[in-house]
Amino acid sequence: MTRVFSGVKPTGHLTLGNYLGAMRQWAAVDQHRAESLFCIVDLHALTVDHDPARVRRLSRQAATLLLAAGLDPELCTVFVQSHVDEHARLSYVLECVATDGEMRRMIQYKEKAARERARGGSVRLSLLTYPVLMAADILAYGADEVPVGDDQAQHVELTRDLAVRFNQRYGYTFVVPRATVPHVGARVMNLQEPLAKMGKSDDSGPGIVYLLDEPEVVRRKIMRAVTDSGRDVVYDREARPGPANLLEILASCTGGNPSELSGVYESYGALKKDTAEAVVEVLRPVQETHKELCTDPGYVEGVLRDGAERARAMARPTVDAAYRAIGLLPAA
Ligand code: AQP
Repeated sequence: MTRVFSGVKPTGHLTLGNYLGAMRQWAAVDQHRAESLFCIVDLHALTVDHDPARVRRLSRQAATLLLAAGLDPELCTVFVQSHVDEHARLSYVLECVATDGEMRRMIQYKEKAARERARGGSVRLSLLTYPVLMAADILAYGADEVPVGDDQAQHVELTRDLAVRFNQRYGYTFVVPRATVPHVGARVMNLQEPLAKMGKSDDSGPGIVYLLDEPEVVRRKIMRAVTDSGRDVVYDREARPGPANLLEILASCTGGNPSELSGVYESYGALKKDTAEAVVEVLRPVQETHKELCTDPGYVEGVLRDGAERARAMARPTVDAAYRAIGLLPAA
């Protein structure tokens, strides 16, 4: 059976981008057709300036939201990365296969390092090596597929390179995974800066729709989305990024096609209004279930405990095999 691995990073409140680009597909499709693991990748949240209590809070919230979005622990494994030591164990071994040049070429590293420097902070070494830990996350489980938004496709490409290189040098150990990217909703852009991805740790609050935003807040953010001075509604990602983003969000929420939808609207006002309502409707069931789950924190904890146990049992044989293959003496 196909095995799928993906994750969310508790660096901020989860956004509409996380939902349309990833979580919705995990719940509606992946968990039903494949042996799926979904991970709150909390170690990755330590790669940038962080507040310990906030990361803990966001990790719990992300787990609750994954379940609220429809992940079913009977169908898939939901767990927290730091609860399974195999990720860190394998990451070190893969650092011995990766090169620093590869790390420095990663687009997300360049962007995030620049952002940290612009904020006057220093860049953590773990930000540079982050893609290796991500490779370990994936390879430890022998995942065949990694469903991600297209912002993560480069990291999955690197994971493939590392798996192939390791297998060639030390003998076949890892399944070589591939990224699967949803067609519409693969890249939801910031409503205020439509050339930038809607990212949960960005500073631009009004440009980001959070999954737990109240309907009125969602409507306000979308009605104030940046468009342009054009009078007609045209779908053109390059020349008209603001309207294109709204059309893609609307298409993703309603199952339509952005290009066809552009012909339906004569004004940005009407497009924004329908987009806002479509988003409110998509988020409503997630918010309702989240509220219910918050009344039973013991349930979420239990899901994470069982998930970690299952994940550990799946990862350990592969990581042990990698240790042996690369030349480490097994513990007696
Ligand atoms: N804007 C987006 N559009 C489509 N997909 C997105 N994803 C994230 N943002 C968008 C997808 O959501 C999954 C989980 O993402 P992540 O938590 O690993 O973090 P990320 O990709 O680094 O996203 P963020 O929200 O921008 O976090 P920060 O700001 O901390 O970097 C992934 O499948 C991702 O592709």
